[in-house]
Amino acid sequence: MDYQTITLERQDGVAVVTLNRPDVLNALNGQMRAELRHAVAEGGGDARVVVLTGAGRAFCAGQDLGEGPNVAALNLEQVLRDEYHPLVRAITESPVPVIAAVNGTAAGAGASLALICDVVIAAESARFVQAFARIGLMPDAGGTWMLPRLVGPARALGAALFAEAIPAREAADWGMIWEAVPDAAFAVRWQARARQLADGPTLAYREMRAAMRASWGHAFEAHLEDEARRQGLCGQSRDFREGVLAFTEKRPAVFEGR
Ligand code: T3D
Repeated sequence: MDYQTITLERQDGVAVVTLNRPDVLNALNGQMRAELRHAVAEGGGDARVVVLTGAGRAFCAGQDLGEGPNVAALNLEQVLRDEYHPLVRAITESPVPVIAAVNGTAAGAGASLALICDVVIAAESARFVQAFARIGLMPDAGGTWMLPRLVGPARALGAALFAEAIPAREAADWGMIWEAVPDAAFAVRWQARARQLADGPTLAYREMRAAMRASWGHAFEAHLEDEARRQGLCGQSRDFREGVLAFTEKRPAVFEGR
């Protein structure tokens, strides 16, 4: 696919997808939704980690409010079902971890997309805005599912009702994101985390991510079964054999991701 609204760079097992409409703070139009979905689902190739980030001063300002002649006339339910949900699923069903490297403001569906990723690393100057209520909407693109799970119902609902910008440091203190990093160290930090995951046990990562997401729909006993089945898969992997061997040989493990 020839990308116009994003860029995709792949190097040494790391695929970096950059939202690239900085003039509108990387707001999502139909083309970007399609390209982003394609890049996450297929563009990564044999990458062992995918990073989402934004060009310019924002991560993503959510739905492009200038899209089409009249965005308020869109059938939102349809757009969500047909375009946003497949994008969200491309992230949650990715076989490899997805990092959101939040370089600046993440608002509306831009915040939902960041928070559905496996790891969120934000520059300290970034902020998370549940901007929906400001324009008469409710959070979407998985936001009403993910946010209360991350921060609890009181903070999730407060963030949605008041639609105030939550600074990255506060978001980290709330448990909304993995970490907030001083701006000067941001690029080095997310690149190091991407490298760490790209060199890690990809199969085990796949199973732990799936197990944790599945746990939210499981009763305890059913979950123990699911966990055991997944660990059985990990136990048959080359990476497990290598991990044990490396431990006994007192050297770092070299994981192949299978
Ligand atoms: O299908 C569906 O529609 C359903 C799905 C809905 C999901 C959603 O995401 S709904 C929520 C949509 N997003 C928003 O409501 C956020 C709108 N933007 C803002 O509130 C603010 O821009 C920010 C808080 C994100 C950042 O504020 P600030 O002061 O840093 O920047 P700014 O000056 O407001 O924006 C800079 C430019 O980006 C500006 O253009 P200009 O004046 O320089 O030509 C602004 O119009 C543009 N921009 C910002 N956000 C959007 C946008 N253009 C189009 N769509 C946007 N979402």
